[in-house]
Amino acid sequence: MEKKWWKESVVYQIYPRSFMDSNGDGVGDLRGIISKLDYLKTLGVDVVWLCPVYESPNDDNGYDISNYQGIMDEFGTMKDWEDLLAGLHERGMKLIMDLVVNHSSDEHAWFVESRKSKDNPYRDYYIWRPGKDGKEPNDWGSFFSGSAWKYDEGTDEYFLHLFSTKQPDLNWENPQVRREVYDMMTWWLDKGIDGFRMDVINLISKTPGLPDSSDGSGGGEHYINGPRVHEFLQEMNREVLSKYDIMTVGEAVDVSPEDAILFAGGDRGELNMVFQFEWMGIDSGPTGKWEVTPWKLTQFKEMVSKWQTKLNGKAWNSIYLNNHDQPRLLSRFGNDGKYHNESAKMLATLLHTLQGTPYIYQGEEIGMTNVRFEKIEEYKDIETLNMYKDYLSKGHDVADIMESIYAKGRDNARTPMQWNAEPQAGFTTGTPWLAVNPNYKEINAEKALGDPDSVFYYYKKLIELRKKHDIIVYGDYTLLNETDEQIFAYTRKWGDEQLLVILNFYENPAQFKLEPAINFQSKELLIGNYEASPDEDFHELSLRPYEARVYKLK
Ligand code: TEU
Ligand code: CA
Repeated sequence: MEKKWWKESVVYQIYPRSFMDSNGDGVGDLRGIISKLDYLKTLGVDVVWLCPVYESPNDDNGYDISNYQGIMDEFGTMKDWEDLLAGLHERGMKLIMDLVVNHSSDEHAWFVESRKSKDNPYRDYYIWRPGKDGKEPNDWGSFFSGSAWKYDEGTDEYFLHLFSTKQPDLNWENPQVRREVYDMMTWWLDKGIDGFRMDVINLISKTPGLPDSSDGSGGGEHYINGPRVHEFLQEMNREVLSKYDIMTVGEAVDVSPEDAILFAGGDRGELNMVFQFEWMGIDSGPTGKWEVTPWKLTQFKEMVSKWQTKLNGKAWNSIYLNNHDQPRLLSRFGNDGKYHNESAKMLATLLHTLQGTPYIYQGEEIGMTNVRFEKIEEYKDIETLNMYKDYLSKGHDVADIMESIYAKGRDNARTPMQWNAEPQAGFTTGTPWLAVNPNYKEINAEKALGDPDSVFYYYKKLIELRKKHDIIVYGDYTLLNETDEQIFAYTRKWGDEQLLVILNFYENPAQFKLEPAINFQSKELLIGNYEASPDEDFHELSLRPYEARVYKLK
């Protein structure tokens, strides 16, 4: 397998609005991030992925961009951004930027022009259609509830928006649009950034004619992995990406491992890896993410194993268990109460010992958890608020809706970073744009840094181990004890070495029995989340609640 720096890296995702506020206006900003660079260096991460910091009216917290080459006033200036990049580079870290080019803001100059008249030179930068029998041009639905079309009086036509009404989709069929995007990307790369995370990049090509969905299911079949998506990405790679030593990760909604190989296959000339959503859907029902559904460990193991084995040697995996759109991993897959630290460390062990590049989302390294705000008014996320209205109008019970939000709402991940036990968790001296999680006195970075046994130092150790042992990065994955409903165990193989990972996924103690036995000359217990004798025979183990162990065998 070809060695690459982006395979060996650990990425840390920053959601700037919620990371650190430097001027007391309640909104995180670039100066705030700069003040925490030594914290990131202490943790040991290699790459920072910065969520959008561009000019934006913030209908979707920066994912609606009105100027791709300017910095949002609330976050600071271009000079601040340059200082951030320099500060990262000085410390040996890299920076990847969020690239949001499936859509722009409706306040982008292109769209302001586009909506003026049908013959405006920018008309064709977006996707405009006349209505059909006085209704929307087709039956496609928005990810944020309702139709994906909005009527615009000025020219008596509709425009397409797969996300909010303030996020019109760009028309990738138009070569001029593609040229603008490539030039803008080149401009950022020439400023010295180290790559891009590409927002919903597998939605950029739509079926010509924009037909109705075949089964009333919202139209995904006509824009997920659309007909020209690979052509566009290969063009982008040729024109831009291939000219730089960078990393690229494409957010790819609803992709299978086979699709992922098309986007990220080593011989494809497209991207380095994709974020797939399959694992994130494990607790969703047929109606989607808000239908919270129980899941079994065997299902999860099957999903993980599928991605590990199908991509092996063909494409590179990205490994994440949460991000700014998902609930906190600890509340979702672990135990955010009694076994907070144990389960946070167990999940961290999984994140760092699979084949792929691990992505840590801010606050994960100190075990931040989901939040339960009593009133809907306390929530800020457009997806959550739109769903709330939509479900209310369809007659759902308020208490049920709130339970869905508690389990799945995006604001779970967006509460301010908990730096210390001072008011507002040390995030701001003012009033935060979204309330802090009331558990900040217990869970915060200062406390974690003062406790050698904290979740933070466990992450740090995992990151260090990855640097020391190639097998953790490159080894081939094999699932063990497939039908076990409580233990997730696997090996990684690399040359004459083996890594053995044993994870108890639940609070009940569990008996682990390894079959068939592994022959080895030497063994080393690389890491674990409990005191354990390195000499213990790992073929039969009594595992404690959420116990995790990683052995290296030779
Ligand atoms: O998300 C795309 C996406 O489809 C989902 O993750 C989405 O957030 C939602 O939860 C679906 O139920 C990306 C960004 O990560 C997200 O923050 C943006 O809101 C979205 O694109 C639009 O740019
Ligand atoms: Ca601020």
